[in-house]
Amino acid sequence: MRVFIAGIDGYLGWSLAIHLSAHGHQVAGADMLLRRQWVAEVGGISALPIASRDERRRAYHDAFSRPLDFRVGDLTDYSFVQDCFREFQPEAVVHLGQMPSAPYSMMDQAHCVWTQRNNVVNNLNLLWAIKEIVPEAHLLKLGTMGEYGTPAVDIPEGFFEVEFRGRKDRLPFPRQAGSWYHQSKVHDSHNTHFAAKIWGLSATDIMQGVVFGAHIAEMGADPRLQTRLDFDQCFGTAINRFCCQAVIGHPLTLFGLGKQKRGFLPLADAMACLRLALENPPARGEYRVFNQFENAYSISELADLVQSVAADIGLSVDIRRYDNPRHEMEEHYYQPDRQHLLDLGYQPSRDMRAVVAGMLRALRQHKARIKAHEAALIPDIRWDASRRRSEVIG
Ligand code: USQ
Repeated sequence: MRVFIAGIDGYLGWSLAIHLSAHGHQVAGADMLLRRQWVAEVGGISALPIASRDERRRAYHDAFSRPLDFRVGDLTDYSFVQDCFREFQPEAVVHLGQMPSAPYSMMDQAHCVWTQRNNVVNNLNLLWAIKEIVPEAHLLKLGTMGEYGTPAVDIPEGFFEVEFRGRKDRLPFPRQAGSWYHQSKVHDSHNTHFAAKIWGLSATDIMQGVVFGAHIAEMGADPRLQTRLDFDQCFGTAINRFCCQAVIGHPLTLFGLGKQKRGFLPLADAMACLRLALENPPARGEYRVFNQFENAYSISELADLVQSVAADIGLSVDIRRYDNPRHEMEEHYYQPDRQHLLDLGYQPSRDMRAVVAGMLRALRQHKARIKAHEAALIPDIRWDASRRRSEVIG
């Protein structure tokens, strides 16, 4: 299948290019290389060194004996998107090319507006370019479990049956996002659903949990095929940050009570799920929603897990609670469904300890890079748009 990856240079995009190519798909993609700039802007760096775009293309050629069409360009520029689609004629488009950080979007007016304009406009451009150039193509759009928020009822996959004043309907499940970034994804979901309805586009909206890990088997031992792994307050996600903290002996940073629950999944599971969705496309005009995660965990359970796996390999690490820079529920009900991907054959990897151990071993070799950027670990971006460094509270 010809698959176009929007955001091919990112954490997920680069991994997916390798994964799909290793499974016989023909891949092309575009990226503005902005993730590299954003991480530098907030004082971070990828804990695992990553190759430049040109080195990545050479490594890809060495691994798959064919060139990689990897364009540098802006998805908010419609003529750029049109050129990509006209030349490559994708059968599927995977949209991973957005600004993915909640804290980055909460920094100030400029970062909020930039995030929403970039994310909403570039998704609209992909929808229009599919309609005009490749109307049969399947859009696989990365959304987030964070679109749903943390309601006190079970979370279905996108839609639910509701009875109100004696009448019944199947309606979109309410979205209650927790950041300007997550709100941008809610807008995308509405726009994508609408495009499917009015133009008959086929779309899968993936409500993905928090991904962790940085290696998939298909990357092999070539360091140029490695994807990035961030640990700063904006682009580092919980388990990845905890592993980076563990290898430099920094206490693991639980925000607030640490009882917040989220769906999590290893990078290898994320890749397997995206491929399953591509290889089992929706019908023409169908808009479907998949919740994508291995399991739901509380943040403190995960900190305990990282602490325990670190101890197995001789690293002693403390866990500390910091005052929470976010506005979020710290203790709540959380019961999301994830049946659709299981029905397509998703087999969740059960060995979190092995993934965490692999990360710790890889990260140990790059301790100095993390240590040199340690200042980026403690959050100072707050949901009320003030700046104050979080303090230890327990
Ligand atoms: N947290 C800590 N300590 C940390 C970092 C995070 O306690 O050092 C807590 C946060 O307060 C939050 C939870 O862990 O309750 C998750 O935070 P996160 O930074 O790992 O993830 P989040 O901001 O939710 O965003 C990440 C990705 C985003 C994706 C989302 C999926 O950055 O692109 O959409 O995960 S989900 O969380 O399901 O919405």
